[in-house]
Amino acid sequence: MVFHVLTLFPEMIREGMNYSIMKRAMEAGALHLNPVNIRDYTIDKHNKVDDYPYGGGAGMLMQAQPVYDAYKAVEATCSKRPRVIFLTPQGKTFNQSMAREFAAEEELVFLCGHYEGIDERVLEEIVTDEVSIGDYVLTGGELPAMVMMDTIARLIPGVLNNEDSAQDESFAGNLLEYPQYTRPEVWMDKLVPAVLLSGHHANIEKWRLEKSIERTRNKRPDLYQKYEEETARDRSKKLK
Ligand code: 9D3
Repeated sequence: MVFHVLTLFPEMIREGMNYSIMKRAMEAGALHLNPVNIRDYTIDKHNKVDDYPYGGGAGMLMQAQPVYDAYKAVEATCSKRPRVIFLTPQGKTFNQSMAREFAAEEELVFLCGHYEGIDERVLEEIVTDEVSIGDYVLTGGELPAMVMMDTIARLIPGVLNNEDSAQDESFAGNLLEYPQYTRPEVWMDKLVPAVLLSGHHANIEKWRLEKSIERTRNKRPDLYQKYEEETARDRSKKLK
């Protein structure tokens, strides 16, 4: 999979993605990252990429031309017209099912805005998807793009090894993870739950599922409701 990122801060993207699992996936060739500096495509003699908004108002806008030319340079390297994800507070809120959908693509283009925004005309021309990561105000789209890439990357075959397994975890089945413990058996007078030391695998599985359910009900009642609805639907499917 190839992630192209159109940004004024390509080093921020390169730096942020160069750790742990993402770094390993890139070294293994499962993932390729292509940060593109929009400023490299300016035709302005002073390398300017922004200007004042028509009609007045605070701040500066990114101009259409450098953004468009940066996109066209990326598109020329793609085998088909790629999805172009514009990171914007106005987008649909990112979630795991969107991540699964994007993970099916061969290449993705992320467009990160800065300043007060981007000239609407280039957005109309190139953007296929608008995505936000939640209702809070950041200074630009770079961190949201990295959040999306991290989420999508771990769904790509060959990115996670079995130990990191993406299967039986939070949000897959609308349940939070059960509590986990490692050595020592006693820490600050607190014991590891006895069932985990019993070696009885069926009991351990049962305990973990119970804890997952209990946790979800207490910490994330919204998820718990989805879990209940879906398990109810699964039960009625089985009866048919
Ligand atoms: C100063 C302009 N703001 C008017 C109220 C709107 C605005 C535009 C762009 C506010 C913040 C930003 C920068 N944020 C993003 O580009 C962004 C973002 C976010 O701030 N929160 C959650 N998801 C995202 S995706 C991109």
